[in-house]
Amino acid sequence: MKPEILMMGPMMPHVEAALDDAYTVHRLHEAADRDVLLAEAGPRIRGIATDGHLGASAEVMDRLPALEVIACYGVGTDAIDLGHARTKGVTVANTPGVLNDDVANLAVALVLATSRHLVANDAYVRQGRWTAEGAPPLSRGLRGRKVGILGLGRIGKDIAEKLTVFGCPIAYHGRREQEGVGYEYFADLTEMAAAVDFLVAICPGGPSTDRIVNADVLAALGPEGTFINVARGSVHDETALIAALLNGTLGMAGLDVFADEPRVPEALMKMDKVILQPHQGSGTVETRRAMGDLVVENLRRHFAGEPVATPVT
Ligand code: NAP
Ligand code: 8YV
Repeated sequence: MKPEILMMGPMMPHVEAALDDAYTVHRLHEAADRDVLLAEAGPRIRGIATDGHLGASAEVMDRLPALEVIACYGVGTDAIDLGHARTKGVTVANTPGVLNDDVANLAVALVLATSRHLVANDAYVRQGRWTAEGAPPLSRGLRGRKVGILGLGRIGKDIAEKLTVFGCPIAYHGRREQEGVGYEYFADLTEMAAAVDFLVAICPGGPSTDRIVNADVLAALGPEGTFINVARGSVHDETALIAALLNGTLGMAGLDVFADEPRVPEALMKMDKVILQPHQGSGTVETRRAMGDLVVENLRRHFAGEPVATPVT
């Protein structure tokens, strides 16, 4: 008999096919009545396949008394109640590493796009303003402009390495100074924001980073500063961010993540000093395929009695 698993939302076709092959898959998103599905199949379900948005709540875990493993399609696990999973002895696996390159590339793209006014200048050409008004205002170069990374982990280190090639001095903030890292360390985030031109957030979401980029941090970054967030929308105070951009105390922003995705505040949509992305850091065919393969592999290993490849708990 195939093990039974719960799928929290649609997954890539190759992932769904592989999971259907190996397991009896219960699709929560297709259930006419989720309560009925959980009541009927819940006691037999031993695994969950989910993603970084849908996660797995304590409430869902409690409906699955035989639950052994949660495989997350994504590295960020802030939507999974990890404490509850630990209490219940449930293994949680994520997809670290395979997405570093593309998430870092999007961060670099946002740094370049904001500094060179890429989106605003595209609109300038399309609206005929180049012909009517002549050249637009000059943008800014990158060489020598300092970048502060909030969260110098796997992806943060990739961003630092890539931006070093553009001639940007790098600083970082985290809960502790890292041994063997040559970049300047700031124990205080506001102090780092005051010392850099770009602040790039790439730390985990969750309570310890909730609105850590607040009004004070944004004010310290200043009118010439740019805030880039490819981490989680919970990391910035969105009300303070909008206010800082509107009153000019912050220069620009490049945002891949938002407080209430997929809803993006109207105020941000109207500003041409903000570049918006629909949470696409890992959104390439290559990276998403690798993430999907890792979800399948983690579940395969668990049900073969082996340790998962990339455990969180
Ligand atoms: P990682 O290797 O675990 O790195 C996380 C870094 O954040 C570490 O350097 C850690 O340093 C720092 N950090 C953790 N808690 C902190 C806190 N309270 N204050 C300040 N710094 C803190 O993780 P990763 O693989 O690089 O991924 C990072 C995050 O990126 C994920 O959790 C996810 O939320 C986000 N992400 C977004 C996308 C996207 O599509 N936009 C894609 C992938 C990942 P210390 O331990 O020294 O504090
Ligand atoms: C994914 C992410 O878009 O890995 C993460 O933490 O935010 C992204 O790679 C997301 O997890 C997919 O739901």
